[in-house]
Amino acid sequence: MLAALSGVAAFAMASFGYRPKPLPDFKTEKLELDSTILDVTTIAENLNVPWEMIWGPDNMIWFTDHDGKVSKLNPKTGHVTELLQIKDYYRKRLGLMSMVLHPDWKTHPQAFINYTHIQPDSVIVSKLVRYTYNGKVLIDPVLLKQIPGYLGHNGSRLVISKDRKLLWATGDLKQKETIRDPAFAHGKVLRLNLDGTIPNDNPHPGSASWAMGFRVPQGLTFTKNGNLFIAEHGDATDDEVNLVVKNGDYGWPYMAGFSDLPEEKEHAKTHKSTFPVKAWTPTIAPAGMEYYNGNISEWRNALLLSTLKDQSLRILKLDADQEEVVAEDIAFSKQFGRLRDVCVSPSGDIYISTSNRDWNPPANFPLKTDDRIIRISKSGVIPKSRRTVKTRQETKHSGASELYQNFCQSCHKTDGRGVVGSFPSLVTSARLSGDNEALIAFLLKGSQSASGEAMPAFGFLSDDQLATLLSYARSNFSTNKNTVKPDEISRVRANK
Ligand SMILES: [Ca+2]
Ligand SMILES: [Ca+2]
Repeated sequence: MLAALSGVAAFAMASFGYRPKPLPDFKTEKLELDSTILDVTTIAENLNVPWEMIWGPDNMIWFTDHDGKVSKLNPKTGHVTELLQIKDYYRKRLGLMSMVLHPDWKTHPQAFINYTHIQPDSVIVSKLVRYTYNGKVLIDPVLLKQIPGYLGHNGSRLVISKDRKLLWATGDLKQKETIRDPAFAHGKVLRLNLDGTIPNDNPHPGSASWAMGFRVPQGLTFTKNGNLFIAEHGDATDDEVNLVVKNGDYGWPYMAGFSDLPEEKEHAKTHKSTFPVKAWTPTIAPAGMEYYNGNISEWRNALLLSTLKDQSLRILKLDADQEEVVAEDIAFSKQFGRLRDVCVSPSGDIYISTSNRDWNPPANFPLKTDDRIIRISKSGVIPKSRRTVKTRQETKHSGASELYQNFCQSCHKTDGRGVVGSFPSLVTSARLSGDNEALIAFLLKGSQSASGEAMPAFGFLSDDQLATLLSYARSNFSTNKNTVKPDEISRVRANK
């Protein structure tokens, strides 16, 4: 139930009394939902991948970025103040900058920050450090916990529960073998006391592990009734949103999404997995997530999920018990580029941040003014006589270019040239121009490389889809223009 943006740039018309007029240089566009009119306003630009945004106790937006910086943004003026530059922060590919503020701010003005660090012996670690706010800047770092890290696949996201426990979503570090072991911190939701010690009522004594079996979670949020939801990146299939329960096993690496493949069904015979409340194939690359119950009526009681690959804000409407996703809307599709995080103010305004200056920019981005923080706020109501139910146009995923777009483009890019150091170019690929059988076998099985990103296994696609994809890639990017036939795929599959 979503409208297209009006596309008309105009200055904000503040028709609600609670928010002062923005400065004249804030450009505002209108978006109409079924009955609500929204103002969509860029309030900060020229940022570098804001990773985490939090509505602070001082009514400022506290945010971290890809440079290891913590700042705060005055949402009324757009003014940004730097609070901290983390000195021992390390990023080669993907930054890691989650933050949460102490809920008892008056007595404990503290920020908990998770970031990566490289040791003198070149080992990458992931640190949880508590800083104190002295009214101007963040000082006195105290290391609460240190766990293994990696170039990517670190996760992460931090939240604090009502009972004052720190929940920390960690990525799998590409270490699949030990994800199920509570002695290891990766691929988990960890639960800690606010001093970094392990609570007595964790499911495995002496372990921070609260739930396990996650791949790369970057979204973690409590709903109004205290349910905890996590959003994570799948591999070639099945990005997921899950409801996190104590000692839950969420399946990775044996289960992606639901139990539908033969090896997953086999695994399910001996292991109890918890299945997602929502899964996406083709993948959308979900990042930050926040529960919404504000004044935008169409989006009340929903999880707001920012996505990178899909470049959209997903509105996942929940049931009354806040346990299931009952409907999904998509907003701002491809409009602002990759979206990394979302934050909600007490008055019901929503803030989203772009991630177009990260390691994997989409076509046509970054813009000169990227990255940005954008406010979405209710500015009025459509008169009853003028209301229409707006429906989103469904995109078809059957043609060759759609298949490429859904399964290949986010890595190998529109022009097939990939990203140097991360994703190989198809234009210069000896594999793509080489022998059909070897090429098909590679596509079916995927590969794990020590450096760079792994090639996922695409065996879940049909013979027709794979033949269409390979023929498309050859015809667009390779010197070898020979098509690949579905029966060739079928033969290689049978010989596997
Ligand atoms: Ca799962
Ligand atoms: Ca599955």
